[in-house]
Amino acid sequence: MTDIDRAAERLGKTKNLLVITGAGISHESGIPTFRGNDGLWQNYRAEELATPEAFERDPETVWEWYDWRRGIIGKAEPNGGHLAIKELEELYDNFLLITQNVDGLHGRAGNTKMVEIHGNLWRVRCEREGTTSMLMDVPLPSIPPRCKCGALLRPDVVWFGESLSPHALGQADRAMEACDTLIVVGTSGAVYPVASFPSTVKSRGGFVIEINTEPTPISSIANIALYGKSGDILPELVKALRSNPAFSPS
Ligand code: BV8
Repeated sequence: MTDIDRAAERLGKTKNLLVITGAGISHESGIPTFRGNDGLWQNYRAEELATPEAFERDPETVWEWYDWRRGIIGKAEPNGGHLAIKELEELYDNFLLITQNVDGLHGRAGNTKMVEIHGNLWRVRCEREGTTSMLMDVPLPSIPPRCKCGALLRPDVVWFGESLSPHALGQADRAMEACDTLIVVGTSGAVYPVASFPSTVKSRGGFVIEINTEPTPISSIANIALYGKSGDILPELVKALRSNPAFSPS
């Protein structure tokens, strides 16, 4: 029995599925990851850009970085991995996707039971009023963009040193408590608190399936580690699940 078959067998018995994704799932859509060879951090250090201090000090540079990323993401399409996760949402009544990605590709793939736990870089927030809105222009007509009230707009994402939304953390806690299987895809397990989620699930008896192109700190606690591209593995996994006679979609 291959590891994919073992994973499909487990999914066939799963009633409550949690999926966590990181930048790796968008890599085959042409979006650089953070820490890979073509990573976003190669030319910049996170501390220089993805922090409130950096934005305070130099909003123009921070927005130039986001404008560049929005340009790449604007041309990207969801790949087979995103579409397979949308299929998983349709196959399980009890399903939640937690994504660390801010690219919006899971939403474009059709997932709705989803927490964008680090925000979304198409959404902006007024520094003065706190109101949010979608700003889809690529490239941005002016940098840094400003609200009608004149104040700076910032990307509505969670920067390093900023707390995650209590509502999102509450959804994550409940999902980690309830799930019997977690699939964690394309994350280096380097950023907290999401990096601690797989061991939280494991410690309360959940079954962890990791999908990544290489081993990560999560691999040591995974029940099954599937190494390869998520755009190949996830569609294969959904196909094996659908042909599992013991599985009936809930
Ligand atoms: C917070 C949004 C309270 C912006 C991002 C302990 C507990 C709590 C906090 C901390 C802690 N220790 C340190 C901290 C502080 C910090 C942190 O974790 N620092 C790290 C660097 C140590 N955490 C925070 O500040 C968080 N806030 O906890 O608030 C607090 C506050 C202050 C002090 C203490 C506590 C906020 C973190 C959110 C930061 N925002 N993004 C933006 O994107 O512009 S993080 C950024 O990294 C993205 O969201 C990204 O998703 C995330 C994680 O990276 P990955 O997704 O894993 O991407 P990466 O490139 O690393 O890995 C890609 C993987 O894919 C690789 O494994 C690769 O092998 C694989 N891959 C590649 N191709 C494929 C593939 N896999 C499959 N198929 C492929 N084709």
